[in-house]
Amino acid sequence: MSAFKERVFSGVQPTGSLHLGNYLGAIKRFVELQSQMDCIYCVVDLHALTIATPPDELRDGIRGVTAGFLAAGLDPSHSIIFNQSQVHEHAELAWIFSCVARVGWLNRMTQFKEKAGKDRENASAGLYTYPVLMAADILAYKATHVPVGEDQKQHLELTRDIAQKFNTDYSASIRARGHGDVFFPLTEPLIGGPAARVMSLRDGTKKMSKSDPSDYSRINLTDDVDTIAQKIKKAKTDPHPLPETVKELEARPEAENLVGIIAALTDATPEQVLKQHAGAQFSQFKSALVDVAVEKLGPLRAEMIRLAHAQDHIDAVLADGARRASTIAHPIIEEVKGIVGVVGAK
Ligand code: AQP
Repeated sequence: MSAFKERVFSGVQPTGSLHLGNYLGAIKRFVELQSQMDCIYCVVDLHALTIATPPDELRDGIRGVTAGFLAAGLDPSHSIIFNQSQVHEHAELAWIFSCVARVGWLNRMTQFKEKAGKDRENASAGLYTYPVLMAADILAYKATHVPVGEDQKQHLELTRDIAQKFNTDYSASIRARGHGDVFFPLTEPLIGGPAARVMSLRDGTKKMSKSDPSDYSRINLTDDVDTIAQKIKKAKTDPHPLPETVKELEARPEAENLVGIIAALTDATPEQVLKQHAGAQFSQFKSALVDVAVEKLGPLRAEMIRLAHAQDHIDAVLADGARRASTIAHPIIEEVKGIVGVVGAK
């Protein structure tokens, strides 16, 4: 890894509205990393095509996620912010990687199984090869670190497998072209903290997700104060007061989830939250959570609403980001073409 410049890449799909899981598991951490490494953040619109989305909804979603990035504190003069389809190198590298990845690897991807459900024959081929495009997104920049929620862990492992196989299969060509022993880094996932997997407010065993049919399962970043309060008050819990130790939360998924959410929102640990709230009934604890959620998410929502009226600004941010992203990706993809032996590449 030390041979590679430290670089962060991550993406968010413009499908549906951003929720608290996307914020705490990913976007909040994107902002924290901004001051530590070079960061590239992408609205992965090609990924959104894997599930049929009306074109107007997709356009709104791309601008909506970008507004969420900016409202959360991503600074486009510092980080690169763009949408995937504006940098054609992602799709080009994805094809080469689809010839490196093995069908057996893709068959093991649990997200495909979950999203395709019982009607697998009818799922798009894009949904099946989604993790290959994700590997291309990351490796087009030789990114060394990827902050994601826990649900993406398996896809990150596949990215490493693809990098490793490419490095091995083309080792002679890589060396001959003066790249040393390896061309792609083995990217490190950055997964962790109390909100690596925020769960549904209706079922503590299911991930909070944009595609859950119940809006009460999630807090959207565009929810107003009353809606946030109502959703938290209606969140499923159990009849016991909050325990004193994190260990005692283990068999209580809903309680564990709410403790994790308040911990992540206040930059505390679950232990610190329990120290403050042990013995509290859920009615009391939920009121504290509503106060924190409204305080932290209110300004973010206000800025997202303001940016919804600033389409030209959003489009300019994406165009500038795409230009800067392309400057990094283009020479890397040209090298890849040379390594695999395509005539015409340098
Ligand atoms: N519940 C979650 N807890 C923690 N992190 C989460 N992420 C998503 N859900 C949670 C993280 O958010 C980033 C962007 O996710 P995405 O939109 O690219 O893909 P996704 O995981 O498919 O998101 P959803 O909301 O769950 O959508 P659907 O319903 O379509 O499946 C990623 O880093 C992800 O880990």
